Amino acid sequence: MVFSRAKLMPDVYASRNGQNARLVGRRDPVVHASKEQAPPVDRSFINTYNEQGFVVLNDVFTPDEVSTFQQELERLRAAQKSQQSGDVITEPNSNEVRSIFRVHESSRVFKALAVDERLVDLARYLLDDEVYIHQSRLNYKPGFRGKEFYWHSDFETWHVEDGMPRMRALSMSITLTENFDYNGPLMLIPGSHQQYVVCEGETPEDHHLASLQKQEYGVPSDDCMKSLTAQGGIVSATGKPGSVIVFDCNIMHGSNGNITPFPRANAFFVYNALSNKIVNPFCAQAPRPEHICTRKNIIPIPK
Ligand code: 6CS
Ligand code: FE
Repeated sequence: MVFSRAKLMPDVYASRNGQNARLVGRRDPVVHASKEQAPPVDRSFINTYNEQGFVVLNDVFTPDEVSTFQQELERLRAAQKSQQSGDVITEPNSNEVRSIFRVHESSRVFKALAVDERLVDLARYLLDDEVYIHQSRLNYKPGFRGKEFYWHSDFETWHVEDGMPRMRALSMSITLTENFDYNGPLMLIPGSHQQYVVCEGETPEDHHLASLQKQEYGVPSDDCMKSLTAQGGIVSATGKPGSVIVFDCNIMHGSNGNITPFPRANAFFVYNALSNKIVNPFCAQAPRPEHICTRKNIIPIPK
């Protein structure tokens, strides 16, 4: 048993600590609610999420709501071009905006979306707890120049670099433009959430300054990827604007670059269970900054 530094909390998901790359079994439920609890959506969606590790909910938001999100998306992009705040990540080798973090605090529109009951009620059910926003971001994936997000498990990063103890968190990705199968949609490996990918290598200092543009540490080995895809295949999550891709914190996912004229812009909200609030990182580096992971201001979303 590996014990993390100065925390005496057993590190059941140790990674990037000198071990060889390998797959180990998940130690946490996927759906934390009991079968007796009535879900806020059709039970079939819950079953799909449990088995596959993700589910796509179509037509969650109305065209008018989507139009408001799109206007805010563009307003924030234009504002960031002049302000260059720390919340903004640009694409490598271009000034194109790749991501804007912390929008659940900096934007009135996305603050309201983050706490919308169509999202939060489902998050509370799946995590069977009060929830708070661990991270929020807009991924722009602009036309022609939107670059890839290499394969990764979000949980591996949030565990190692942010100190998220267990797999009791999930992401909701709201499609703000159409996610086609050709403009860099989220690609997921069904069922991969049941195995934790131990990564080789280490965690460089200030890793986020590079990883959010191009992630090279905390990524699975080729052999682990071959094994996961042989078991589950690869699925692209497509949907019209206003759909919601709900995916477990540990599912293996990534996305290709976008060379089409059609941007693939999504808003991501990460809901973490209050009982799973982050502790110190499980790696030897300093905690990541507040705009990437909520640490100082952990407040459950009020009912
Ligand atoms: O490091 C992180 O927290 C971010 N990185 C990726 C590629 N996905 C999750 C999250 O946005
Ligand atoms: Fe991710």
